Amino acid sequence: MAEMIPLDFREHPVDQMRRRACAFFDDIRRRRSVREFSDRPVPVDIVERVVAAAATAPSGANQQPWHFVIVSDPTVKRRIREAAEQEEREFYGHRATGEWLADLAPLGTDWQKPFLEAAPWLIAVFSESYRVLPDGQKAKNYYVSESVGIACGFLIAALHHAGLATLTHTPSPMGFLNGILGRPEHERPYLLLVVGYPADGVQVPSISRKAFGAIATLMGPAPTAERTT
Ligand code: IYR
Repeated sequence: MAEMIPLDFREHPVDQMRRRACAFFDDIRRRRSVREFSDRPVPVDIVERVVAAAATAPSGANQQPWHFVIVSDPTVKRRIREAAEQEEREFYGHRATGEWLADLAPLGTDWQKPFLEAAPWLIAVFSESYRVLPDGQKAKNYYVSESVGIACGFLIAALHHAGLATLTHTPSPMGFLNGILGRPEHERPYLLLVVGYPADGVQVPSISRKAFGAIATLMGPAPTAERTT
């Protein structure tokens, strides 16, 4: 067992806890995927700090099976755009089923991905399906997609919290990211996050989130505290 140390836990009185829960909900509910970005620069230290926050996510056996490549180099962004658009042309032209295209229709997406060059930052998240030990042996990672998914959730929430817009982009397949970004074969591209300010006057589709009762079931004694929603 590792050495044990005291937990750095901050307790908040219940009324404050409620206020914090409401404030977080009120902020995070405003997060929307953005597909038109401004080219306004965003300082690198902010993006680095946000990635550091993402990497505090829990992971299987604390293996932290992720790697983040933080890109602002215009040449690299252009190469990513070209490769992604090539895949997306195939996707929209041949690969996607009619059902899939119909499900995407409300979002108004197509094969063109200018935001991959316009946005100041791209964060490519890789998952490490196994570890390579110093002696070259492979060692197992656990719950890799769950762990990396949680880290990406932290990342998107942290970026929104900092005041940045994101697009969760998953060109499929995205193996080209290994080549362009020089990542080893045991790292698999998990998602490509586009980060920056939204373009001026950008509009987003008028879509809604499911009602609370449709996404959650409360089991247990009837709640005693008054409900806020
Ligand atoms: N990767 C494509 C298609 C796409 C698929 C899903 I599922 C989305 O929620 C959005 C887009 C693209 O980026 O256009």
